Amino acid sequence: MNTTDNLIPRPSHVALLDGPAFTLAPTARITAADATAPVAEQLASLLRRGTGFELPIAEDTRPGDIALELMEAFDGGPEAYAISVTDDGVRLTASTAAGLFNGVQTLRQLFPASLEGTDPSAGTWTIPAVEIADAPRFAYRGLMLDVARSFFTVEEVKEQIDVMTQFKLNALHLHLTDDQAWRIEINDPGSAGNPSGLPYAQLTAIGGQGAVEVPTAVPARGRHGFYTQQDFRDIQAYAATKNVLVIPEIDLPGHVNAALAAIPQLNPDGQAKPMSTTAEVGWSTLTADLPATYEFVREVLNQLAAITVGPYLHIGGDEAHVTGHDDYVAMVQQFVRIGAETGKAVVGWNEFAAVELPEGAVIQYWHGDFEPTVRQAGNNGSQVIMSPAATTYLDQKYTSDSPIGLSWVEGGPFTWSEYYNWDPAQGGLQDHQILGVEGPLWTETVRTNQQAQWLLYPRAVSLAEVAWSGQEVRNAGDFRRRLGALGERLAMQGVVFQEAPDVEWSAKPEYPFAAATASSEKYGTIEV
Ligand code: TNX
Repeated sequence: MNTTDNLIPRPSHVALLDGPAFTLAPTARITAADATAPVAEQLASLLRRGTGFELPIAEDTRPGDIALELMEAFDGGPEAYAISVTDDGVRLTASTAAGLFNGVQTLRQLFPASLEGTDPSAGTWTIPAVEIADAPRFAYRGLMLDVARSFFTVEEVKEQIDVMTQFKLNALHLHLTDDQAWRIEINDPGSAGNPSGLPYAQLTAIGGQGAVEVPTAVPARGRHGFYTQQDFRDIQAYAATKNVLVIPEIDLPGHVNAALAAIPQLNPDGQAKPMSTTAEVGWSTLTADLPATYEFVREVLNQLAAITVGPYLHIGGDEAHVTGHDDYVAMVQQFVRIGAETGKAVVGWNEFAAVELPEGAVIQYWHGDFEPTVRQAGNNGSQVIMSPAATTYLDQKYTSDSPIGLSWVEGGPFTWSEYYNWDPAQGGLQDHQILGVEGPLWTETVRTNQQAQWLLYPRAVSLAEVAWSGQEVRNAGDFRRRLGALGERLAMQGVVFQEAPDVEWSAKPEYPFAAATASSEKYGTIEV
């Protein structure tokens, strides 16, 4: 089987050469200069695990080696890379470590799927002679994990990062707060910085204990927990080694019941709200004419900005159904200013395009009227992250009898093809106005990484190709064939995926819901 046909996402240029193929020999080495060493180490450990070869890192290149090189001259943007394979060796070049990392993901797929096994197999590790030149269509290629409805540990988040990066996804948006829970530690500032004496430590002491409860989920109640600030730094540091940027979200001014339960002063009557487990949305709000509201948001965003490596802070803005329009505008207008004053670019769900956005703001379009998003993008250059629910929402059921997932979005079923057959440049938006594409995984019904993976894959692979590959090289029939071939790799990695019936899978996944499916006749629709 010619593995150059199976690359996913599909590269911009792949040219098979006439010459003889390259075979990785047990004596081969990975060569790298200092700056490329961490990526070379990652490639080496992947290949060592699969082949059992020693594959030392060396500085000088000999015939038969895999060479990684940073080359400033390479054209195609910071994440571009080129691979040249001859019987003499493999050469991977890029102008940044990120580019090399992307190239390593391609190189990995150029070897036979058995490379992904954890037992070194006695394979023949051959790659056809080929030239590849590749660069992403969009800079931001993301997934969102809702750790508020149900918690995911630091280890679990790292596992999700491990899987997503092989598809060159490079952004992980963490939805850290919601009605049911608050998942990020906010320290009590000294009294000077806390005029109203707000008990910030209660956000996680009380809010960290919360989770959603949905009878059809298995188990019904979500998991609780929270990230210390150090945990959050750890996640980001790990993500950075895999070319992933973390975007933290504090959802404001709706989706705030956990904060209202932890901090009595945020309520007009000064009484803490009870914690809640309902999956319903749009029923909580901050209060526009309470000074504590702004003091709170400033402290939280300042602390979050201080521990966030990336340039973005997501401030939510969605579904503030019980916030009057004027109050919404008054609050969000302040929040975007406070966010911008931290030095970060603010990101918000498209509802927040109702206010005047500061320079560099990013609008995440998910649902509803597209016009304000397109207008703001045209007027002040705000870029857009495209997450239209019907083509990116990874929490939606595959079919009405899916054991987990929600089903409020119209236009389903939502399989790999619905998430593949769309172009982010729509409604008059042009590519340069689009920062990228993100698939959100809301977790009302998701409790474990396996359940998450089942909803994510293969749909997140569709999104990865939509975000990476130009329209001109995309083709649904060809993608379906490549998905089929990918099955074997995913299965060998132990990644759970939905066995889409219209794909000829090269291997079947372990299906994690056998017990759950048998005991649950019907999984109800959750109204949102
Ligand atoms: C809407 S999408 C929400 C979330 C829910 C999700 C369920 C968005 C910005 N808000 O609060 O979890 O639907 O699909």
